[in-house]
Amino acid sequence: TILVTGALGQIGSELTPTLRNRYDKVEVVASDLDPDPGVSPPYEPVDVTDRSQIESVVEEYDVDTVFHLAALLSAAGEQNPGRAFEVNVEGLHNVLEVGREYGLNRIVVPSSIAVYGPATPDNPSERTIRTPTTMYGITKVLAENLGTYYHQQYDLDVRGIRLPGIVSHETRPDGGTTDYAVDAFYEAVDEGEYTYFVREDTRLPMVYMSDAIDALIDLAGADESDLRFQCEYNISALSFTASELSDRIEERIGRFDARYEPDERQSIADSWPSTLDDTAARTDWGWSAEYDLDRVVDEMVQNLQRGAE
Ligand code: VAH
Repeated sequence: TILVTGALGQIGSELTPTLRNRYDKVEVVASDLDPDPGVSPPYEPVDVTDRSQIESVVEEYDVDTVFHLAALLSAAGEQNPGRAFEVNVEGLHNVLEVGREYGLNRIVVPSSIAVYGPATPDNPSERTIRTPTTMYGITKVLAENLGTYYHQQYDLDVRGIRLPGIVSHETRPDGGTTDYAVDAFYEAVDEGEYTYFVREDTRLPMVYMSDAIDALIDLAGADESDLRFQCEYNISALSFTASELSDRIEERIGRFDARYEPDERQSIADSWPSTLDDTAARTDWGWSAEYDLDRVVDEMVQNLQRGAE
């Protein structure tokens, strides 16, 4: 059985149905903080900062695999660093300890380009210096190191991918610095205008949600003998500036008034690299992106216009 924590979030809300479709013989238990969100069962409320709640779901459903997505993202983490530490570090430690005690087969934990920082040269690879300047980035460096430690010390198979910003249309991201790349589509379709919270020349690596989900599932299923790394694979698919995105959206929907009013998230965006070297993921477990920017713009606008009808 697979347990997904953070199953109501931007990634979790799409990963859960994808896992259920992909592995129709395997039970996939969704979990998050909400006691009764009205999503398709099985669903169990789990606060990952309470280890006993994880243990009881693992026991009740005989879980052998965890996709651990419960976390505070970069901007939210800067607003509440203590909570980010509790959820992102103590919550992960709880999941790893349960994995060790119950002998789970696989634990998948997303990392992030946020592990890099201002001292990082552009187009970094897995072994490039990590100098995060956000609590979120610090928790993700620790997550990578802790996952690798549990693999070495306890033979617990923990794997992770350094995700770039994710563009998606099912569940809006909450508290990420890359949220502008999602919000721009929603606001463009609904209002024909959007005020970005970053400068127009801000360029960050991005990936479309379905590519990110396929990457997480592909890494989870890869032969351990093929992997040079455990928790720190880079993947990237797109790299565009806010103004390039606005131009593509305007081409697709006609009138689109984009304005740029950077706020405190600009310094976070500026601390991250604008491109990633993802050669290792391509070589070790066959990562490749299906979606280029044209396809992303098409699919996002189509789905949001359909939703707006
Ligand atoms: C964030 N979307 O903005 C997340 C992600 C690299 C960005 O970690 O915090």
